[in-house]
Amino acid sequence: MHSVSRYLLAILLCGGAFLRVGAQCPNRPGLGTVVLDAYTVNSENGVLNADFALGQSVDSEGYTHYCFNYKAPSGYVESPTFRLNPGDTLKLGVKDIIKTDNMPAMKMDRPPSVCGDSGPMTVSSTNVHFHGMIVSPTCHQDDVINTLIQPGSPGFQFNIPVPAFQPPGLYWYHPHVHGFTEFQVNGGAAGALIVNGMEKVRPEVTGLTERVFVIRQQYLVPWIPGPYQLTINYHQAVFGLPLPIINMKPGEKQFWRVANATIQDFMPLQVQVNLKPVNLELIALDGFPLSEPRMVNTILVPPAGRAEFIVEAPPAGSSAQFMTGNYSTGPTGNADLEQTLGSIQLTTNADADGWQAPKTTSSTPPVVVDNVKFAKTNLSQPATTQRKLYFSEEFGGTNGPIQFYITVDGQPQKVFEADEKPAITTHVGAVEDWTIENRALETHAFHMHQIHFTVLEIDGKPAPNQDYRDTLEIPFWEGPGHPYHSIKVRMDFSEPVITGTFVFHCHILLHEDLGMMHKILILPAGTN
Ligand SMILES: [Cu+2]
Repeated sequence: MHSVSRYLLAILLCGGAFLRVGAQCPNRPGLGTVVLDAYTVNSENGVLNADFALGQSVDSEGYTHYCFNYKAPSGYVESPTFRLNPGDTLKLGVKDIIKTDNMPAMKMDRPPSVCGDSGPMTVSSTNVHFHGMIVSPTCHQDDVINTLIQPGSPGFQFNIPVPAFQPPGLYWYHPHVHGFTEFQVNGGAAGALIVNGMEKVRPEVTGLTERVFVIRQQYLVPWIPGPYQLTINYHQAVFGLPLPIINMKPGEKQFWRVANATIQDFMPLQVQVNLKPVNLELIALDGFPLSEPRMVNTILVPPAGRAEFIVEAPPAGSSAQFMTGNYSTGPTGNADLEQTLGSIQLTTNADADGWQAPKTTSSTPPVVVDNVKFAKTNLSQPATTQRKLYFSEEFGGTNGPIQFYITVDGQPQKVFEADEKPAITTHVGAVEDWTIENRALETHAFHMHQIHFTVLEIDGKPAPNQDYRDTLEIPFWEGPGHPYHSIKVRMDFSEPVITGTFVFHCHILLHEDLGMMHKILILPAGTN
């Protein structure tokens, strides 16, 4: 049977069959409490050594939690923030301690090769993708195609060398087992990874109080469109209930580093003071420092995107909120709803429990902007190859889309299969322009693994800002008589570390799990 059909059948047979068992995940913060940053683990002497274990719980409201449990001095915490310098190595041991007798017996294919544990990919298997990091797609680095960690196995060791040329900024990690990514990210298994040195490229942030906000999304049953909750550093943001509190000191500027770790929420972010959006100084997108800061009052961050910006404390006596706005994803998409993520409050005290947000300092090793990989991608030179790809959906009866495709123009539309051949083969040194159209009645979010791309055009017109992104929204098709929305991006495959097979896909995680993904193979230079 086709893997997607098997997947859907498994969902029908097992949907919602997560049992309440002994909690493996730490308690999450209560309503209306002060938002702190995640526990942070810093690299030391060029290495960051850490271990965590994937657990699973169901909370009193029925939400399934998945958690990367890390043993901090004060006890277990989930999803620590990892901070490294360019050139450091992340040595991350990962175990899976999920008790499988409580889990639905969904199975997908086996990976084409064994990396880590053998066996089928299931809702209880895991691995880790290091989103945005320019690291090799090989086993023990950032290989999501083959890497598998099975419950109860001794675990798996990731060895991630952060290149000296990695742009300083906010990245994130999350599970990426094909077919089941959505379950685990919906459950909250995702965290921030920061490459230090932003102040070397964007000195505007030097000395500012720094906040790291990871926004997650939880559905009771992730594959059924319905009510969902957003959380900010695991604090629930629910309309009508006490909101998370974000503390600022009067008159201060803070440097906010925000990751959209939702499974499908396109978030137009704003800070509103007395119900009006205020200017934010945008510093970086998707971990990549902008060539110049930009004053904006709304920052659209697609699922998996990151935005880093400077926020000024609101005037005393005002009402201030951190918000995401309404966003239409089209006739077959789910509505993304306005939600206040946090109430900004002025205080002169430490944030809570004696915790103080760190300040961005200049103590990290130098980051030379010219060394930031791809920042010097030659945009005036023609690409070596032009490609066209498109997103599309196929319908079944009256029940909405049932197949989700990303297709290289000229190839048959088909969903991802673990053992498929690469849809694109190219070589180190190629500089390619990809035009990606959205022919579906739903907005999609294009994500490229392993490298950033430069945004050249939007809807056939030069992009107002040629930003470096790893994830970008392409709005839905308005229907007959309307053109398809598109982006044209430059893929720079000049980095020899990026050799091998990896994937590109939609970052609406249900779409990815259902096969809106394909492989690309980068051969060494000089081969074709
Ligand atoms: Cu999609």
